[in-house]
Amino acid sequence: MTATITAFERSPDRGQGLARDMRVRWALEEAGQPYDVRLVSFRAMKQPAHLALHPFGQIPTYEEGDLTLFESGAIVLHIAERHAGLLPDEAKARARAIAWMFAALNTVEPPIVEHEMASYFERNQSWYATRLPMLEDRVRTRLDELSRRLGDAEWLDGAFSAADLLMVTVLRRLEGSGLLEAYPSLSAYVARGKARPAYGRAFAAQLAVFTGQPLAG
Ligand code: GTB
Repeated sequence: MTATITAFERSPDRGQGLARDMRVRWALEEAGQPYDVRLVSFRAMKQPAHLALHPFGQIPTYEEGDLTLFESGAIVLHIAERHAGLLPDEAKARARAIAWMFAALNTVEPPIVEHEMASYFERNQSWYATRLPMLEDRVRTRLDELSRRLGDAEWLDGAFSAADLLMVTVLRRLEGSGLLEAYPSLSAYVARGKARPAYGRAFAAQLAVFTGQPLAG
């Protein structure tokens, strides 16, 4: 059964693939699963029809038959549990990969989002210049720890998994800030993720929404 996901009709990132539908698209591409996309406006996201799918009026959502999911991490886990290629088969390795999925979303993403939100919404506030070094330090703490653990490894724990998929999308939110670029091993890790053919297909699909161009092929 082909799943339907929701995505921004007009993403504020202008097709950079930073909105969280990108994770779901990438997971579906890795799993080789076709999907439909329903584009929603900011207004429609807050209307009852969408709120019935997503209690917080956000994207992405995922509909598959009579199953509706929200939360990008839960959606990626659902896809990974049902299709080969995104989680190890061996039970302990699988549990560790899921732990890394939570780490990406619960431990690494929050300080990155906090830093990003401040730069969008607090830039003109009197306290911004005082607060920024603290926000940057919180991000650097996580990047220090993550780069130490990753070391020279290609992926977080053995083969590429849904954990890497989530971690790469989380780290991508720092691109251009100078913070990620200070960690060559993490920059290379993100580049490895972005070089995967499934990532390329997912990125092209979301970019096509912004450019209004149909996908080639
Ligand atoms: N925890 C939820 C999940 O992982 O699914 C968070 C979902 C979420 O934040 N969705 C955002 C949304 O719908 C889009 S992804 N926002 C509208 C609203 O809350 O009213 C966040 C996002 C938005 C835009 C950019 N960007 O332009 O760069 C990047 C990320």
